[in-house]
Amino acid sequence: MGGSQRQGRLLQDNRFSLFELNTDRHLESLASEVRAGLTATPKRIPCRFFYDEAGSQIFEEICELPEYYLTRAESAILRDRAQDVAQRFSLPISLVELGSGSSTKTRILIEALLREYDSLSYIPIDISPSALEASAPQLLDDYKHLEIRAIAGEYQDGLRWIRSETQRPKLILWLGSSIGNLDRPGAESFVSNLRTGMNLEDRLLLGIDLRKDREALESAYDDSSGVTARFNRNLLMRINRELGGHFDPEAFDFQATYDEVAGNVVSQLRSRRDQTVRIANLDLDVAFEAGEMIHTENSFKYSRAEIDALARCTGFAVEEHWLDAKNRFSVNLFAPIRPNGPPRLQTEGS
Ligand code: AVI
Repeated sequence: MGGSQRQGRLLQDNRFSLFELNTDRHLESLASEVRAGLTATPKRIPCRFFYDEAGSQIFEEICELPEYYLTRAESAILRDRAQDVAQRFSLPISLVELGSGSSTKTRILIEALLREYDSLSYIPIDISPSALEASAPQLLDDYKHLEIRAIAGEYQDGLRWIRSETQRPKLILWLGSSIGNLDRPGAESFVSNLRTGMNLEDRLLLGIDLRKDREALESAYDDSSGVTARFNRNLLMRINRELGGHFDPEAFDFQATYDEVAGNVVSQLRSRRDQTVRIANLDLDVAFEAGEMIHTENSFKYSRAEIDALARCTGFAVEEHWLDAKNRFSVNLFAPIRPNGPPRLQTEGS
């Protein structure tokens, strides 16, 4: 991988390496997205900006909330099925994770894989090098036969890089229903792109939240203790901290509404009054009418039929579709199939 190697920065010791891929997309900044989003109609701030240090901590709190069943349900499925997943490969594999992940869930798989194989290469891909560096020491300390080859960059660039770097079969984890934060065409093109970086013996383990009743979803995304509201208002505080914004976060209400037809929980901040907010570093004054919304996040939910359709149109078969005890969440093992191209030419002897 001469090309990207020259662009990257490598930090290495015995069992840990961190490779930073520099890509143009990497450089897309909070400033340009906030300018574009707050001058658009309707207004929006992309949900990836939730995760600064404060936001990542609030997200950890969300995962512990009684109403936010997703993390617990997914962990329960992984505990039940990790051994089964680990036994499907006949060689030592590389465990690739998109997002550096909650270490609890990753550990369930690492432990199952280390019971099957003498060694394991764990390759987390995350946009944040500091998140990757922070999580590594404890894992290395706890698992002596683990090596970590972390990649800081966009998922697709990371996967392309891995494809040329490792001969081992890969188990790719994309957990937490992160797929739900993409709209349906976006999810389809993301998963198709993943497929292009995979060989037939690789597997994709995909955590996907399921469609369900409005009440359960709206309370999961607008909890009674106000943690998710704080998570959303942190976006405004982040703009204040990093872009010289003058938002009063309390001048915005939070709401999460389930659109049953689309299967989407829409999160928004609603201006309580007419107000104009100055963002000094952008030299921008943003006018809000009372009741005007800022869209902050989509969380799409899937039916079994929608999961099957996603697999079919992205070049996968659903090898397993596992549910938790209350049928709220699914963990899906996607196996690559040959692309449905035109029939291959039959030549003599083939
Ligand atoms: C990270 N992502 C899958 C979460 C979700 O469920 O959409 C983020 C989240 N937003 C509010 N609560 C949790």
